[in-house]
Order: sequence, then structure tokens, then C-alpha cells
Amino acid sequence: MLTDTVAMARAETAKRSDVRHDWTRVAALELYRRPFNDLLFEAHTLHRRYFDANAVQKSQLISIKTGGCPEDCGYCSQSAKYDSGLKASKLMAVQEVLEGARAAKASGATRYCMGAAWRSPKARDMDTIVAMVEGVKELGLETCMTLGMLTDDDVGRLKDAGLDYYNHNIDTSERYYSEIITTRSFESRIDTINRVREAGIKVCCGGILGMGEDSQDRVDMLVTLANLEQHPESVPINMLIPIPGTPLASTERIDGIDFVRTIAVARIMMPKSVVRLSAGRTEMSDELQALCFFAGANSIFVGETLLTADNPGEDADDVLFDKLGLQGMAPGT
Ligand code: SAM
Ligand code: DTB
Ligand code: SF4
Repeated sequence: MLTDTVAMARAETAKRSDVRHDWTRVAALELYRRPFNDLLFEAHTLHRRYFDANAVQKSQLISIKTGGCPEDCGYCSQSAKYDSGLKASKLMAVQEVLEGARAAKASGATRYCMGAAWRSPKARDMDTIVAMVEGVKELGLETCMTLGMLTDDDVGRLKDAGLDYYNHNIDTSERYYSEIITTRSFESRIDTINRVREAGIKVCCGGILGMGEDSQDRVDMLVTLANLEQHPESVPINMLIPIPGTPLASTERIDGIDFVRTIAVARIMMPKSVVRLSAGRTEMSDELQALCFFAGANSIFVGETLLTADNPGEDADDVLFDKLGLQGMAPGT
């Protein structure tokens, strides 16, 4: 009996110390460079400690306001600074967004993520945004929005509307940030994330791999996230989708093994967070995606389209899930 109690206490201590906020850049790089099998074993062990290893959360994106964005993010099809050939459009009507949400729910998504190509929302758009959050929640879906920088007033209104998650990526390391985006600062991203957190909205924050960053940049981005006062509940890891017309159009593709290593380090450093294998899956083999799921990824975007770019779609994902014996994750787990 006593032995059981001691064993339980030990297990509890082990679990508590898995969640750390004191990561150093050196320790993170050391993890990233470990022999691949050792790294994956540790990541997968932690994954199983906190999650059902065969459950994958499904989110569906919609672009509620496309293109014409004043920011200069070097990867983005929606920046007005580059000619990606994308047609800009106004903020969608609430009913149209709700139709999309109904279809997303019918195809198995549990979260609806609404993205706008804005530097920040305008006060005049907030009533529409609030109506979208309320309407999607009524359909029984989790809600996520990504609208750029937010004021205290904005986060208050989103919280009152019942928004579950806010997505705001740091995208890369603080050092590399200004190589990719010059119209805003890394610091401003952290400010908005803190504001979202303080309002009691769950944080979705991650980045993009394959933008010409080095290994240290990749782990530095994860160190920033893991050393936040609270880990983001959701960590999207995107593989760059090279968009013709943008400055990153001909960037060399990231090596698949390096991509998996980064997923594994994210899983180890933020063991209780859901790590999303996000943009770029159309260019990934089943084997690469399977390795990512083994390394700790446990969420995907479903559907034919992300915001503006292609995604594998329901049929291809059904085949992949069948092959791997994966199932959709129930909301709130
Ligand atoms: N305008 C808002 C903002 O920047 O926060 C929200 C929309 S923005 C398109 C959301 C995220 O999508 C970006 O932060 C970036 O991480 C990701 N993203 C955009 N274009 C991408 C691309 N070509 N490849 C991979 N990820 C991309
Ligand atoms: C995230 O990290 N990736 C999503 C979501 N958050 C908003 C967006 C991916 C966009 C991929 C390029 C496109 O569709 O334009
Ligand atoms: Fe605008 Fe967001 Fe695209 Fe940057 S990533 S250009 S802020 S839509």
C-alpha cells in the first residue's frame, strides 16, 4: 500500500517536472541534435503520457477576409506588397461563414478557425466578428480566430463572445524575424499573445519551418514558446508553402528529418500542448506525416483549402487515418 503511494507520488513528480519554463537555447539544440531514435523515443514517451497516441484533433480553416494585407510577411500570399495573383475580398457575411462551419462539422472538424488578412481588426468590423464567434459556437464547434494584433478592448469583446482560441504565430526565432517581416516586431507578437492569455482565451501560437532559418532558429522559436508563463494550448508547426511572387518563393525546402526533429522537440518542451502538423501537408509523403504523428503531432487542418493554399482534403486524410489507425480527437481533450 505504502509502496503504491510512493510510486504514485514519484509518477506525479515526474509529470510535474515534464512541464518546464526554464529551457535554454543550448539544451534545446542539444535535444534537436540527439540521435534520431533517442529523440523520437523520448518525444513519443511523453506524447503517450499526456495524450491518446492514436487521436488527432481536426480543425478547419476559413479565410473570412482575403488578401490586400498591409503587412509584408515574406511567406504570405495575402500581402498587398507582393503579386501572388490572389484576388482580395471584403469581410465575409456571417451567414456564409456559418454555412462553412456547418459543412466543416459534417466532415468531422471539431474546431473552426477563422482567419483575416489584417494587421489588426478595425473597430467597425468587431460586431461582425463577434456574431461569427457566437454563431459558430452555437453549432457546437470550438472557435478560433486569427485577426492580427489586438487591443485590450478587442480581446474583451472576443472573450465575451465565447472565443475559445486565438491564433497569433511568432513564426520564427526573434533573431530571424526581421529577415521575414519588417512591418511589425517580434515583441508586438508577444504583447498580443500576453493580452489574449490575460483575457482567458486559449493561445494558439507556433511558426513556419523552411524559411531559410537554421537549427538554432528553429529551437529558439520553441524556447520562446516554452518559456512563456503558460505554454500555448495549441502549437501549429507549418512547413512553408512557397507562394510564387513572394520573397520566399524559391527558398530551399526543409529536410524532412529536420522537420520531424522540430516536432519532437516541440512535444518534449511543451508536453501537454496539442502540436498541429499545419500547412504544407500536400507536399509531405504519408511516411513523413506518420513520423510527425509518432514524434508528437496530434492535430491537423482538414479540408481542401487552408486559407488560400491547397490542403490534402477529406478523402486523402481518411485514407491516411485508416492506414495509420488514427481517429479524430474529441473536443476539449
Ligand atoms: N493576419 C493574421 C496574422 O498574420 O496573424 C492571420 C493570418 S496569417 C495567414 C496566419 C499564419 O499562417 C501566419 O502567421 C503563418 O504562420 C501561416 N502562414 C501564412 N502563409 C503561409 C505559407 N505560405 N506557408 C506556411 N504557413 C503560412
Ligand atoms: C497556422 O499556423 N497556419 C494556418 C493558421 N495558423 C491560420 C494558416 C496556414 C496558411 C497557409 C497558407 C495559405 O493558405 O495561404
Ligand atoms: Fe497579413 Fe497575416 Fe499574411 Fe502577414 S501573415 S501578410 S499579417 S495575412
